[in-house]
Amino acid sequence: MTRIHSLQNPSSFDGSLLSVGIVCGRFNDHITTALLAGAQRGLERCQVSAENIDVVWVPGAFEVPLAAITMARTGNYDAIITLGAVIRGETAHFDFVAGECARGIQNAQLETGVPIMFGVLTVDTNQQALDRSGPGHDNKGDEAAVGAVEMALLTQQINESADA
Ligand code: INI
Repeated sequence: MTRIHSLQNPSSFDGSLLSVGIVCGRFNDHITTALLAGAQRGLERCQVSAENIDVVWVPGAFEVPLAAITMARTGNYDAIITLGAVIRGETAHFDFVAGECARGIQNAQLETGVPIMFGVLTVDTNQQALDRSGPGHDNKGDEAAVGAVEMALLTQQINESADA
């Protein structure tokens, strides 16, 4: 028998039993606070209770992976959302910060088995960052939040069917 684990409709995701951690970089906080607001809106739409959401702040995107893997290892979270803003125009070490952040986040989720969403903007200009952190569903934090709920539910389903 073929069993397909797929949650087709994001608007019907039920995250009411989920606990979610958020790691937010303080660097470029005019952007990351807007990403955080987007993530909170996305989680609320997916029925994740505010009391089941923990937010931690770190200095910048480079520090995001360590906080994310530390949260993942507690076993307290069904998914983690990472948020940050790396803007090329403002740093000579863009490639190091952005690349190491992405690599660290991917390593963290593969090592722990906890879904960790990449809601870190890596853009050329401040305007591009503003465009991706607005009030709509295309806010990168909002997208990451819905993805976190999807991946948490999917991971639970796969693990439960493996136990059955
Ligand atoms: N951190 C960011 O999150 N975004 C940036 O654009 C950025 N720039 O421009 O340098 C940045 N740098 C700080 C870095 O993430 C670390 O916090 C810092 O290097 C200390 O380890």
